[in-house]
Amino acid sequence: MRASRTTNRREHHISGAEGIYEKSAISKMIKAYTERALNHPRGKPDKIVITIEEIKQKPKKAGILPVKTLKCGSPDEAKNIISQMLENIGVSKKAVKNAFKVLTSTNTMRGASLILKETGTRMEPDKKRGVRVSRLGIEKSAEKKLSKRLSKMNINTGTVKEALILASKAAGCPEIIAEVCISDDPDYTTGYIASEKLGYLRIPNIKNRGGMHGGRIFFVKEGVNIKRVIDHLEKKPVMTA
Ligand code: WAQ
Ligand code: MG
Repeated sequence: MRASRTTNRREHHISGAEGIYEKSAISKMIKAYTERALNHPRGKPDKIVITIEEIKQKPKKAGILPVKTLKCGSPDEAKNIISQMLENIGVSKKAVKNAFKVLTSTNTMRGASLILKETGTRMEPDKKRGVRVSRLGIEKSAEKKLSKRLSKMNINTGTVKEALILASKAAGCPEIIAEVCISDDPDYTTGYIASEKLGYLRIPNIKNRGGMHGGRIFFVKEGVNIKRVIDHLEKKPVMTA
């Protein structure tokens, strides 16, 4: 699903969501996605597009990343924590700087930016849209287990689950060394950094309440086949189990 609003002939992204579901769940999900688009804190959409596609490939199974919440009191502190962690895994200062330019822009993208870890070059073919991670889901039994685990941490919400499923799919892509995410919802102030090695690290106060900025960055190794990375993120069906 994607919802947007056009003002001054510019299309502004409001909300997006995707998942893998059984055929029997389609009408329920259309309703859920439509309501989500119509009641979004980023504003009222004037266009909602819902696409339904049959998945022909058998989904690959992926593990779910372990979850931890870090202590963080402000956006500045969040930036320091993230920069330090990224530098520790070989991301250059330039690449970190370029990432924060995207993450703090109020001109939010619908998808993610792919940034080369050394030169900091943005590799997504469409800089306005970005790369949208799609065809991802979670198996019923895994979702039950996950809900239990998240409930114990008091964070059993759709937002956390969806982000965790997305981060787990992306972390399973060997060319991606880390992801950083800030929600573009003005009232959602917890973000995260994730990777196969770090797990899913939640960062409170990554933005101040009311901020309209947000975004997602995938840091990739230099010299990799970017087309393959994009194909994995956008097209490869992956179910966390
Ligand atoms: N693929 C790629 N990028 C995406 C996708 C996607 N499927 N969905 C969203 N983005 C990008 C896009 O640039 C958005 O502006 C940005 O991410 C933020 O999207 O554990 O809600 O859906 O409490 O607002 C983090 C949860 C929630 C942290 C993140 O992101 C926690 C969130 P949002
Ligand atoms: Mg959002």
